[in-house]
Amino acid sequence: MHKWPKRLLLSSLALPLASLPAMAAEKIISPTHLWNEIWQEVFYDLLLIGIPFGLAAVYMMIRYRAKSPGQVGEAVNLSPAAAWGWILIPCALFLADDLLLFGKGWTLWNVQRVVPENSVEVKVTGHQWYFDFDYGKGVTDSELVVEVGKPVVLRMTSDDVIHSFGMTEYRLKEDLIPGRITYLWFYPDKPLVTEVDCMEFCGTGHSQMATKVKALPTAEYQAWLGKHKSASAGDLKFASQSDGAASK
Ligand SMILES: [Cu+2]
Repeated sequence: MHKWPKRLLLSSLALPLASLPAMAAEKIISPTHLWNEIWQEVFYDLLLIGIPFGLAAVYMMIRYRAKSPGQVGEAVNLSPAAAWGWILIPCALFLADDLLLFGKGWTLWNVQRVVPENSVEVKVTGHQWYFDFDYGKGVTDSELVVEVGKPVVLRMTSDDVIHSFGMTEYRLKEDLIPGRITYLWFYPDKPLVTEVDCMEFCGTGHSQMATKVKALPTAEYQAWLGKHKSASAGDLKFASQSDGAASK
């Protein structure tokens, strides 16, 4: 029991510092992984805090209920030390937990905004009401196809109104804004076929604005690439937009 606050404090201080070597190291720490970790942490916090508080509330409702209609309650007299203890100890516990979550959030933000150097770039354009993927060298598709084990950076813009590119399974979402290029990166670490949805209401066809993200093993990915090469003449529009826009 007495080890907990120290452990919480140490890990909350260590996490922001730990993010720097983690980014430099070869092993890829993906935003997806960190989002899952934070969600788990919040979930366990809610359970650890919610269950004892709920049980205590039920206990007190039964134990201290009025036993006759005219009964008047009695205040419990606490010594000053006990009163301060009741204020400071819960505050310290909750603050330690907040610091831990802050540390994890800080790490996640840094990981999510710093694109790994060897990332494969795909240009994404949002239209009313579909997404367009440009893989370079004339390869385009209406689905996002990526290779397992290779980080992917999406450079994104919109042709008309604001859309939002949301990959629930990868826990990521970023707006597509006309005249601007936004980005997000993710790491497909296993074969997976999942959905991309538009997550910003963008007109009457918004609800149909969905497509697939396919993370394929290398052989399948190469086969797909071979099939799509020279199938399209390429899209020069994106290049002309990126010349004028301030890219991040
Ligand atoms: Cu949309």
